[in-house]
Amino acid sequence: MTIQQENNQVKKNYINGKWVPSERYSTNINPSNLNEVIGYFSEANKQDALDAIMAAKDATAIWAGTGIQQRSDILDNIGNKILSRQVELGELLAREEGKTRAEAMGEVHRAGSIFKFFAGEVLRQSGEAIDSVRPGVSVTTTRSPVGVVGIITPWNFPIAIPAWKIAPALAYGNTVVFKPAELVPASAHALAEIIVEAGVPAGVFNLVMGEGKVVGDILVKHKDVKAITFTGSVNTGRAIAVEAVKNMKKIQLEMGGKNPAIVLDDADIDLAVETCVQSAFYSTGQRCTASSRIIVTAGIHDKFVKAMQERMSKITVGDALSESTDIGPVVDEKQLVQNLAYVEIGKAEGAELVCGGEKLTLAKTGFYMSPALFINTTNDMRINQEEIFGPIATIIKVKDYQQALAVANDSEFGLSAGICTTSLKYAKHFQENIQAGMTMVNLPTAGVDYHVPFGGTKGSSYGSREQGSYAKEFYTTVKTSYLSA
Ligand code: UN1
Repeated sequence: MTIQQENNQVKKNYINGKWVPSERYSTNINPSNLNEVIGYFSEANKQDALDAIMAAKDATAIWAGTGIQQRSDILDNIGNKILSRQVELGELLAREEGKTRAEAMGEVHRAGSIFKFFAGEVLRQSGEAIDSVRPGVSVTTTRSPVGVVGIITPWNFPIAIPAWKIAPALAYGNTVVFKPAELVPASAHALAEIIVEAGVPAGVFNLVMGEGKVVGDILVKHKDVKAITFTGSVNTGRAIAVEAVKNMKKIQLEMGGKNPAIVLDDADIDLAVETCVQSAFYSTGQRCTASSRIIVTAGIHDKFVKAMQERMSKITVGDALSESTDIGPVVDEKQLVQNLAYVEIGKAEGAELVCGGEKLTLAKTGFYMSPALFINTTNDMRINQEEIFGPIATIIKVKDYQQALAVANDSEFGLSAGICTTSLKYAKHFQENIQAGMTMVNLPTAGVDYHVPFGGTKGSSYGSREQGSYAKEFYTTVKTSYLSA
């Protein structure tokens, strides 16, 4: 590109109330069609990140002092603007990330709804009055904003995850420096435009697109960033935790999953197949809530495997925007290579691949692969222990519910877990004994509501819950005030 073209086309970062260009930019490619460029996006340097942090720090007083009516109106306005642009934003998201049009539309709707939910939460902030043990003394609790929040988001939900971090951060009076994943800057930029148009004061919200090792690193290490909320890989999450604690930052980490879906002998088989196909393969398996270990009891196992294979033969992999597509491409080449490597690992471990697992060559050049199903697997195999993050599921045959539960719990992760059963007894026992932050009975492990808490146990999550009114635990600090009058 010429300098002139760059100035016209490159989407800029938003720092301290201004759209700021940078010397470097990244090229955003459509994974469904590698010949299509979605756009060029500024890559922030170290100074841009520092400017954004400084602006956010200076704006904390302005935002905390903005009345709750105005704050609520701004968030509601953001929500309405997202909803009114659902089709356009959904198509943009599908083009840059590769999930289907329907999935992308759903995600945009979710993002709009989240802002509207938190517009309401602004008005519901309250403290407590508690009797003191000392006569004549009163005690009240109130919540204050934490300050500057660094928001680091993954590529698999390019608008919903930013929404569920930015909306509560702003609702509870914090200022924001937002670093989206390098692979999906277009949705982040569109969201930033909406936030700016809705009238958020300068410095309160800053968009800093760029590399993790530049922007993310500064956010995590800078003493003026008081909290980091992150969704992404386990390794990055662990590294963030170690650094952030040096400055006593608050951290909220949402990381991997190896979510089990149990199918018991008494399950409605059609429902079980649909539930497993949906949560293992839709969104190309690129959800931390995807079911990747399907644990099936012996009495239904053979029938279930056959039904899964039949159902999977009807899945169409293709261009994210094509109406006939059920599953879009993998997000990029690196992920595709990794997925295919896991298929080989599974075979080498002795698992039997009964369908899919191949790179597909379609009319348009993209990162396509067929959804894969392994049978005859054991829980100790790498394909059952490591998060793959692709359209690859395994079946583990067990003798009964007790063994299914033990296998399900034998994982370093504990995000979401499902069971398909018609037995109330097993469903209840499962809800109580599965080691997971979210449990699903006769429902996919992926696809959660936007107004209730989200998060896991064990290696999946660290820190307090995201979403719903529980989000306030992370985005506020409690102050306990004693008064003797
Ligand atoms: C969902 O399943 O609806 O990164 C949401 C992820 C999760 C979000 C899943 N944090 O996949």
